[in-house]
Amino acid sequence: MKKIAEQLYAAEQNRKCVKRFTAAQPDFSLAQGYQVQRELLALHQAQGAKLVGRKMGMTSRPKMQQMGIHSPIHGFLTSRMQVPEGGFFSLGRGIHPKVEPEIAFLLDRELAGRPSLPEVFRAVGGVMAALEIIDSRYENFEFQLPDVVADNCSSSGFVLGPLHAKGQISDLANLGMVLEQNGKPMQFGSSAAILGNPLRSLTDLVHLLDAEGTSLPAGAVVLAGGATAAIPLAVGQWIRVQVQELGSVEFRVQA
Ligand code: OOG
Ligand code: MG
Repeated sequence: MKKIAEQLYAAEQNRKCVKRFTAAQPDFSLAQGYQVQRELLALHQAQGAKLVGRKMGMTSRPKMQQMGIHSPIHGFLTSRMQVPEGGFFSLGRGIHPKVEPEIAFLLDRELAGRPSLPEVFRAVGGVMAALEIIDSRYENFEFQLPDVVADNCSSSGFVLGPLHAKGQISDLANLGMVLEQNGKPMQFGSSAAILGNPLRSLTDLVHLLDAEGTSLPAGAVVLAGGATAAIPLAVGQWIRVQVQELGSVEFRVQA
């Protein structure tokens, strides 16, 4: 599994995609995909990246339909992936990046074991509008479930909007979201698209991590999953998501 992690790490560094591993090894399993992902995280950490949180993926119907994968998956977020709010993302850093609108959580307290949704809500400190930049290391963004998990769920970057106390939000499960490109609305969605409630996604993540013997520490950032299909990035774009009650978050794409 170490070899596969090294190939994916090199693909990202050199911006050269690889063929999905399930093509040559049809028995490459989901468990092996997560094993590769853990080795990939270790490679990033060995280069000084810090684990700052996690992301859920394939938690909404538009994402499942766009990518043809129908079960929720999770990946890691590192300090090096964060793009400052209102800042720039360099297209040259990626292979074929896309962007999608998300809801993010910041944890006040550790979440471990198998908490219920209300218990999870109590551990949440704040909620944010967010954008995720995804960039598969596979040719043509083509993969099966174990491949995408190995590739850290196509994760590449993330941008966080202003932090809101959870008590300020009337209904987390019903926030309208608009993804804009150069001021033009491109995708419309709702936080309801994310497993009916983004808190459900966070709860499922805690359970999935528990099954792997790990947890979410206080201070972790969690992306709950794209609420709409992703759109491709190009140089010169100004990308913004507006989320009801959570405000907006934006970045620009440079060469
Ligand atoms: C996989 C990443 C999925 C999400 O929010 O659903 C994801 C992909 O679409 O390539 O980040
Ligand atoms: Mg995503």
